[in-house]
Amino acid sequence: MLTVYSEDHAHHHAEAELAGGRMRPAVEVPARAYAILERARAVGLGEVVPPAEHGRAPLERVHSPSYLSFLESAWEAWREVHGEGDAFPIRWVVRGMRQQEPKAIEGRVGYYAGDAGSPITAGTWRAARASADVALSGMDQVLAGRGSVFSLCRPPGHHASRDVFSGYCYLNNAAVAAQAARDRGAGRVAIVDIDYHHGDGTQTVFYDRADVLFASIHADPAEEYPYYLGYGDERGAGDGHGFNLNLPLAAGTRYDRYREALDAACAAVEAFGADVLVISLGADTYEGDPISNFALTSPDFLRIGERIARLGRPTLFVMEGGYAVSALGENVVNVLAGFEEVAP
Ligand code: SP5
Ligand code: ZN
Repeated sequence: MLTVYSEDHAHHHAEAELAGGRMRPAVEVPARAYAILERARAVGLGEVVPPAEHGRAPLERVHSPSYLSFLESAWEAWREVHGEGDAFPIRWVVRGMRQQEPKAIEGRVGYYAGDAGSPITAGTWRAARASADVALSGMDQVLAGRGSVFSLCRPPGHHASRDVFSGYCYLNNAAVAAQAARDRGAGRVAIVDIDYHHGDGTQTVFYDRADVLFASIHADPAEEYPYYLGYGDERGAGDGHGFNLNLPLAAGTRYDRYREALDAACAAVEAFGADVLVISLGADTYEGDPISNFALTSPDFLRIGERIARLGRPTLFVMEGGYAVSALGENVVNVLAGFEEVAP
């Protein structure tokens, strides 16, 4: 399988994140991408190519211009006030407040932030742009007729919405790629999100649309991040009703139960008649993941890839989460190898 990868991800390297009431070492680190790349090379997954620059236009199909301007300028504005160091929000727009971006950088950060665990560093904008280019270049290859491509995106994207960054996500790579596919003639695009966390950003982007199906298997948001979206009764709005499918699962979920949810997501893709499939590929469902509570084993990831391949669709894999770095390469590449076993 072709892998698209950019070294520029390493420009986003946060020292710490706010978690559990204190600053802790960041879990979304450059070593994640290096581990996946190393494993892909070790097993001979296939050629690794750099992305092409796609510019701002495809980003503006998903994100607001004001949000993109904010992301581009936020760290520099923060540095002028607070000096070197990563930017974190300490104040948010909540119920009853004005939905309006203020001038001060602390107010701007809080206006666009969904949590305090997603630092904006000196190189976040550069890395996030490269990550979106990795997804867009992967989609170029899929639309050109390659059956499957792996976009080794970092930072991840599925928690980012039109104008919100959160959950280590700044630009929604999967949404940008899916929208690009639509803009270039794909009739129906399905996004299946298998990250441990609900893809709240992606759901929000496509919630009122019938041309992009969003199906997600994730930890029950009543118990897990992102808490405020991802429940089973969210089916889509207006024209989009029936084109959003959430399959929340309990803590401790093993592959026997996970497989049923994956079958349900795949059935939805079949019924929808997707022309192109985007997989938001998180491996934080792994039993050894440090911030998650499912119990999938490394061989289970082979089964996931096999099941996705049986859908028989042109498929773009977009990397999302997964924080057990020592097993991450094996788990991610297992999904891709399992896919290729069925659909070479
Ligand atoms: C892309 C992605 O996977 N983003 C995940 C963002 C999760 N951020 C919240 C982390 C909360 C960590 N809670 C630790 C619980 C340890 N048992
Ligand atoms: Zn996740």
